[in-house]
Amino acid sequence: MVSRRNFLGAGVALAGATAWSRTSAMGLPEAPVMESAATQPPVHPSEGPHYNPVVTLNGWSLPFRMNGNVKEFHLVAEPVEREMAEGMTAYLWGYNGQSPGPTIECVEGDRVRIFVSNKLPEHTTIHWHGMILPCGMDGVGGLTQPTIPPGKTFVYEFDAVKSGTFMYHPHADEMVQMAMGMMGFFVIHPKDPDFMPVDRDFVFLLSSYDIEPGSYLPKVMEMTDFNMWTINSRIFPDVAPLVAGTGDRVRVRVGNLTMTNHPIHMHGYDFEVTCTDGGWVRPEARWPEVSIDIPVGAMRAYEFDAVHPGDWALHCHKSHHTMNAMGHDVPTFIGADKSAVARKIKAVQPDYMPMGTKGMADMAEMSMPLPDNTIPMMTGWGQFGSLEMGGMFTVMKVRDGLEAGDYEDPGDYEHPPGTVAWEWTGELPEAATAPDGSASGSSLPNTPAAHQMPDHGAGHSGH
Ligand SMILES: [Cu+2]
Repeated sequence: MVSRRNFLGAGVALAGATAWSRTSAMGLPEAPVMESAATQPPVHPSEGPHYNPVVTLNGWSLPFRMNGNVKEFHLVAEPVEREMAEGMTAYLWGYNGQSPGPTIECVEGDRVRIFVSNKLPEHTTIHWHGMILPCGMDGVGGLTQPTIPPGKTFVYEFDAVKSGTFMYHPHADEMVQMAMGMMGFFVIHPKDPDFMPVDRDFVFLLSSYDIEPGSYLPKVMEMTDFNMWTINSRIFPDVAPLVAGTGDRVRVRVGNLTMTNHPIHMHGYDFEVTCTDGGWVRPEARWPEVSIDIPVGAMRAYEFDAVHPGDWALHCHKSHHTMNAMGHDVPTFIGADKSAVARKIKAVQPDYMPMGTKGMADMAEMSMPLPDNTIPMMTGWGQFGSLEMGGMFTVMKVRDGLEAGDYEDPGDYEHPPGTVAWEWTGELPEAATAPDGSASGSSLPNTPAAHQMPDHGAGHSGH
């Protein structure tokens, strides 16, 4: 434990971390910390059975050591500082330096021993969500074990009997501890490496926080009105993209530990749910989707063949969940004439800008003074301009010619010529009018001719 802080600070590459330390097999395993919120490359196991590691978006996997036939991990529950986006840091509780905690990976049939040290100011436990294990390892404070007091270390030990995708989180002062960001992913790889293999396997958790602009600490008593909707405790534009090579088989595993459901929508593809936290879905029980609702306290994994290159948006379809910190009590000003009142306000506050009379897109492009430690509600720039997004939004980037294991952001997609929506600059079609000269909108249904002109493209609504 002496070298906990120095472990990575000393320049030890994480990939080398499984080669592991000289710590006595009799003592506590080291508990490495991650200082960065960047996506770490997957760690291939150097000991124990082989598996294809997952990639945790803006996260990492916890190194382990083998102690005889037992795979040992060490989680430290502790206060952490999590950079949610450049310019926005949250004071959370998490594990080993980050929230969410590191992903734990093992293989079906492994015996795992997980040391949990508590450096929080109050007691905690860890519940292994979805896993089949002895009742006394289930981590429910008071029900299946005494809680872990501050300063103490408890040991959880069980056989990983079932492969799949699971989560871990406290089951002690659970409302506060989860509102503070205590959670992580737990992946048990199939013993048979040929069982549903994929080329790229991404994992992330959805979590939400209520952090007042200018402050750092989540309001843990909030039940519904959150302002930070996060993918692995990151918000757009600083959620890492998911990067895949053309033709790769891709799996995306999404867990939801917020207080509401999230319909996760990915553009450009249809796909199928192949796994839930209950287990693998049999092929004959799957159906195609383009949005997958992730219920509260649940995990869904979907798969597809990445055959369509491009920059494909991947986001929660609740439009308020792709916004950053926003007030929910702002009136709608669309269509209002603010010019008179703007003149009066400018007399006392020269910087005042009347907003919202034409919608809110203006907000994404103007830089207004913000309090410290927050980022704009709508932000992010792409090759064609402002994205006007935030929160639970990222991009699936599919590219030709990527090396296996290359997860670097490949930059903007180069669209083949003639494949981007373009502006019509020629003559506009004549405005649609009814024979009596009135506007056509209401009369359209009564003019069958309007529906009998197959030569008109989909973009034309007129006669
Ligand atoms: Cu959502």
